[in-house]
Amino acid sequence: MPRYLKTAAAQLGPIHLADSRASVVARLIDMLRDAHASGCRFVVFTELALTTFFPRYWMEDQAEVDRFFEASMPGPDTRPLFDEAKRLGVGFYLGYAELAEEDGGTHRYNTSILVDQDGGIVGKYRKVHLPGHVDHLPEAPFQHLEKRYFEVGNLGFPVWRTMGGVLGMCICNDRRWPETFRVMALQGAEMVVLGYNTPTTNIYHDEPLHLRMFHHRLSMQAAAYQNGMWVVGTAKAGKEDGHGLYGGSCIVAPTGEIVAQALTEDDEVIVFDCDLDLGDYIRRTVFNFDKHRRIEAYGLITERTGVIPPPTR
Ligand code: ING
Repeated sequence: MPRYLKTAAAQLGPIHLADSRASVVARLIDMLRDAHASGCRFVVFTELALTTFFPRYWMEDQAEVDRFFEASMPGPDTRPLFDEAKRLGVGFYLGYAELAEEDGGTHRYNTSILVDQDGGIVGKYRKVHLPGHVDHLPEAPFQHLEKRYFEVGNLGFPVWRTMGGVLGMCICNDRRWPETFRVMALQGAEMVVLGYNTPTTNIYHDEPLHLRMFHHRLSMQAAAYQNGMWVVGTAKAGKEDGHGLYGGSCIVAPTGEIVAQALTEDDEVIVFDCDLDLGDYIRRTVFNFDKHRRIEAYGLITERTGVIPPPTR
């Protein structure tokens, strides 16, 4: 009996500083309903889906920064999304800024959750690969302060049995690091879903937009093929108070082929009926980990963080 999971990537257009969480949640609910009307049972929203991409702003007052965080999930603003999803029997992925009171202290993470079709939170992930910088770059056209506003995720890359398959999560920059997907594939992940906020320009060097979009697709397509898994990436897109984020939300099959992609940089739902068994032949042949991987040759991957070149002669 084939296991299909009709999945939607619910790309979110710009969220401006002046936009309320309630107005954003209303947009998410509209897209959830659209996806459900297309027969979807799982919707992938984006990274930091409730507010503008605030790491682009230099803020010194912690209370100002904390305005962008959620102290509870669901909270008053997000409860309507959970209620509607449960009513429709649709599971979802949601990215948000998490304020966590844990281990006797206050911690802040770039977080995503997986909510099953009964409305229960199945799992949580906290972003491991935080891009950008800690200090203010006054000469830059915008900041990228994820390393300042978030702690490195402390939950690893777990996977969960839910929605008829084995699903994993990651967030944005994580998709550029092959270790992310391999760790989840080694736990049997058949689908990994993620949201992203990717600026249309690079603050470090002049890079054409087509190249940035190529790197985005390359990362996700390679991950899908090399691990025999579905990969779904959902953008926050468009100009947020003048700052551009690229779109390119897409659903990638375990073959590495893009089977659906967004056309706009606004709220847009793309859909595909994912056969969760499609990756089986890849995982049984070319990427049969048990048969072909040689971990005795891979030690440096976990023993060494940065590059140590050979000594000069
Ligand atoms: N954004 C970007 C991303 O990884 C980035 C940051 C862009 C890093 C381009 C390197 C190159 O897509 C987030 N939020 O991680």
